Amino acid sequence: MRRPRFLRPLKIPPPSIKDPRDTRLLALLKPYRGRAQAGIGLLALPYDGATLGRKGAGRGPRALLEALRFFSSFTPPAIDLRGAEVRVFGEAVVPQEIKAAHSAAKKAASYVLGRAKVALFIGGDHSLTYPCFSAALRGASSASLVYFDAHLDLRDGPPSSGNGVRWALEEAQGRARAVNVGARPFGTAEPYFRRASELGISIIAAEEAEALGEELPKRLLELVEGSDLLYVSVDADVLDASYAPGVSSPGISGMTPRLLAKCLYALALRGPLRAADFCELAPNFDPAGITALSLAYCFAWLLAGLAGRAT
Ligand SMILES: [Mn+2]
Repeated sequence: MRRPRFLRPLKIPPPSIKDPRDTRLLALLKPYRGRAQAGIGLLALPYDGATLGRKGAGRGPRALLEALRFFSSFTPPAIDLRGAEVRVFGEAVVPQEIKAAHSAAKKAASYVLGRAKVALFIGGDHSLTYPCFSAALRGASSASLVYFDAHLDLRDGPPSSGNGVRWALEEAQGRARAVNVGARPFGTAEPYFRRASELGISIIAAEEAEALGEELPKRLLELVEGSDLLYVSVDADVLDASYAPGVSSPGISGMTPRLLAKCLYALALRGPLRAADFCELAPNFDPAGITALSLAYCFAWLLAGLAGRAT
């Protein structure tokens, strides 16, 4: 198969351990060869040209993959990722200018969505949710966008990492409803909470999410019930800064990776998941690799949900 010009090969790091009895998670990532439809398709989007704050998420995809070297494919009692073969489509070629970048991202995302049942996008700044969600929306009549984010991402202005959700919902023209999980104290200005309520966005703020604990995944599944398409977006800054210092806008009182992972697992296993993105991992602010590890952990649990769905 000839790779389209808008995709570059993505190098998958070798697993850190070689043991024939231990299938490492990274061993499940195989290049897409262009024949049969893929179950899960992976696309990297190395772009941070629309970041409002500190830049660095452009290097997020590689850091996330690097962190996955520490993961095996099994977790007790019986969760086995080997049921989730992931086809790697590559890395999108994304120009710097925002409008051109988003159109390139949308094209690459559409390409993957057309060839995989579920597409996983690894970013990249959070503006990318706009083009990727727009691509996933095709054919849907009632979509759900569940976004884990310390901020509401509804700011005024042209597309940026601070308003991907607003642009995504505008594109959907009433065909999508959104749920924010993790809005953090002092994270978003009051006018944008008003905007969220005008747009019918359900908000489960950080402290409420924590209080719900094990009940949170169930609540989310109820909120997306009846949708014909589910898009999940993960902004790494939804995690507490103790787990995720390496983001553009870190903060306290965020979620734990464990709770986020439980939500992703449930949504992937039982929700109509069509696509998910993982954004805002900025390795230049992540010297010990904690953020990459936290996000990789959440990514692994989403894969676990998809693996469980396949069997
Ligand atoms: Mn965001």
